[in-house]
Amino acid sequence: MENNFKSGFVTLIGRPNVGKSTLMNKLIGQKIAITSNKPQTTRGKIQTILTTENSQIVFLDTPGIHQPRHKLGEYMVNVAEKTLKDVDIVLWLVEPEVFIGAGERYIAERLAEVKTPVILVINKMDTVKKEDLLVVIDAYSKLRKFEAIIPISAFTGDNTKSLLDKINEMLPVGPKYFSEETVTDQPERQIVAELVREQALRQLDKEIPHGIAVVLDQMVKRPDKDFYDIEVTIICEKDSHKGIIIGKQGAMLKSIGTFARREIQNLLNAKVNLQIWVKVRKDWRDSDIQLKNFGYDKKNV
Ligand SMILES: Nc1nc2c(ncn2[C@@H]2O[C@H](COP(=O)(O)OP(=O)(O)O)[C@@H](O)[C@H]2O)c(=O)[nH]1
Ligand SMILES: [Mg+2]
Repeated sequence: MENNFKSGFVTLIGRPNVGKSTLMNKLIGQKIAITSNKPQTTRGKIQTILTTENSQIVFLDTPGIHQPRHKLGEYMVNVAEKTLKDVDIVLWLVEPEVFIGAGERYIAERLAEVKTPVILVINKMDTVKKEDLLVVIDAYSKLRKFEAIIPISAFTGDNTKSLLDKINEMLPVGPKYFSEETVTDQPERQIVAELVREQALRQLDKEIPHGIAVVLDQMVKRPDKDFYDIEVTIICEKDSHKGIIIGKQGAMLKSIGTFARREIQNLLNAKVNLQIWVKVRKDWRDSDIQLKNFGYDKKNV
């Protein structure tokens, strides 16, 4: 029945690296947000839409909430905190750890400032024993009131069905905001650039990945063929970083390209010829103009 249709906005928050993007991809059954084991993989707000017969859930994946150290960090934390009061449900993801640290307490304080109902999602349950999980649940239930506390594994998909059921139960009656075939607000070109950044994050060590941006220079479909020619540029902060990104005889760049191409082909459902350039832009993460150039515009928060 059309007038019982439910819909709403659900934001995923939590410390960097708890699995927000992995969970969102799992829930919508498609890879839209990039993921890696490096903190601060997600930089902007990513919206994805799950439409079923009875409901439409709009998920907002955000950068992790952390103490910012440069302008890019400020932009990222702003994105995450601004969504809290404007959504119907907050999913707060945490690690299955008993110790509730400063990062979690900071998030709890931000949540205390809004009236939005919160579901606590204890992710990575595949990494702990059931008894230990109960202790974690107990520790968090003393911290504040939750609509529900649901342990899941975004990785295996374990218990994500219960999470979706709970969300659907809580959603208000509402309209279909987006057409059924709309899966995300991210332009294809943006996802392509992100898939290259994902491989850089996954394959490079430690601090270099945080200092890079990826810009799509061109993406052209060959006429009458499922074949794209794509050129991207990886921007980094130092000459020494450029050397590392390119690698010995180009080995690192080649490897980044090989894996990224595979992912892009999956996304576009077509063959891809991928060309990657590397450029140095000193301290771009602290330059307002450069941040805007590379797609991190304060006006879009
Ligand atoms: N073992 C395990 N690892 C997970 C799970 N969910 C995410 N991860 C891993 O945790 C890391 C961070 O994930 P990501 O989604 O990028 O975290 P985000 O920063 O919160 O968006 C990645 O290496 C994921 O593969 C899970 O349920 N179990
Ligand atoms: Mg993420």
